[in-house]
Amino acid sequence: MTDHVRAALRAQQIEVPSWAYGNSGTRFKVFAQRGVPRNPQEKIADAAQVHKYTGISPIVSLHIPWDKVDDYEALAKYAGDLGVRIGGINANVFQDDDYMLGSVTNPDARIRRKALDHLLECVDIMDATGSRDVKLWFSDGTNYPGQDSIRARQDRLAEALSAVYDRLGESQRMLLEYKLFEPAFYTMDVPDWGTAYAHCLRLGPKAQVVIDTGHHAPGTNIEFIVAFLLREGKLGAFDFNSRFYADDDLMVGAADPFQLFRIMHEIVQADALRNDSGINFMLDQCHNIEPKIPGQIRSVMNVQEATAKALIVDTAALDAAQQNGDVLGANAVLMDAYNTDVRPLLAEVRAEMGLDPNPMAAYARSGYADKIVAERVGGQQAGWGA
Ligand code: AOS
Ligand code: ZN
Ligand code: ZN
Repeated sequence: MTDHVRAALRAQQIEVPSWAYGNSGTRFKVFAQRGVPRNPQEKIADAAQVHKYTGISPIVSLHIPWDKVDDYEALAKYAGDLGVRIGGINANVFQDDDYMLGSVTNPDARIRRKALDHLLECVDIMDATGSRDVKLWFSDGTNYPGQDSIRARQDRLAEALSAVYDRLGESQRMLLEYKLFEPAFYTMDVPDWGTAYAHCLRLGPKAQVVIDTGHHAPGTNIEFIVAFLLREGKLGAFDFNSRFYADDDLMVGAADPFQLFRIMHEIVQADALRNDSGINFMLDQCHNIEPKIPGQIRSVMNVQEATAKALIVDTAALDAAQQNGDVLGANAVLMDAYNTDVRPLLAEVRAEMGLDPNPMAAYARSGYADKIVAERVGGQQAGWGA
């Protein structure tokens, strides 16, 4: 296999979410697991395990206030000592009773101010942790026609986004995530990539769109959105996960590995896998019934496998077939890559990196799972249902 494929795989970076290590569930039940973290430090320690065995997940996203600490600089140092660093700061303006009718789009100016203050606090935390990105996901929306003015809510949203944008430092960015529905069912205030894109475009280059793979209508062609946003320089990040029905937050690549390959193919074709491309490849998952650290390891491996398949696409043959209008030939080039078993290649790459070729087995052998069960009593819920 050519050197550039191996080099790209060695350099790949996937960011893991702190909330994946806490207990989570659905609105029906949160199943408590033994040994889950009791504080942000322990979540970071678990994330460091994922990096230890995969070698490509050295970044952990925080969620405020779930990961609130007194000293963020100390937390960043703690992460560094474990060989990982703090990545995106995820804001939370969806959990307080005040936000029943919205946060930054709420008709009540007091509540809008409270939400904005939280978003600005997240930028303060970025200053302390050295994070580049603040990630904004709004649960804001309405449940009934006539409940509120759709246009006024867009105005309020634009006002808040602009205030956060103005607060960003030179090398900081804001990432705006969209979601088709839930928790609001009639209108979400940022329901789709077009809405997120329009706001980000108006704000400027430091505002970028986040694609959460679970946040679309069934059948949506996500790789088209990827290609479009890449072309416009507006793709800031992924929240990778899998869905069968809605925002299932299952392990990425579990439900539809072919879709994940098609997404990574667009990334590779646009030369956007590079760490300086400005795209944050993040997981946004919940492990409700499976053990959390192995769930994250498996997810990182799934992204890695899709990436390897995208990297081995015979680009010259694909270009030629496309130029010649050879529909079946072009499709065959892509399918050849997708149908290739890249696991031996990845095992070799891991060996080159000084890692065990089988991260799942290596973690299972390590004894870490037993150690945290023995040491940690009374672990935390990740934050909310799912
Ligand atoms: C919610 O559905 C989203 O996927 C968000 O990314 C959310 O902010 C994240 O899961 C953690 O808060
Ligand atoms: Zn998300
Ligand atoms: Zn989601």
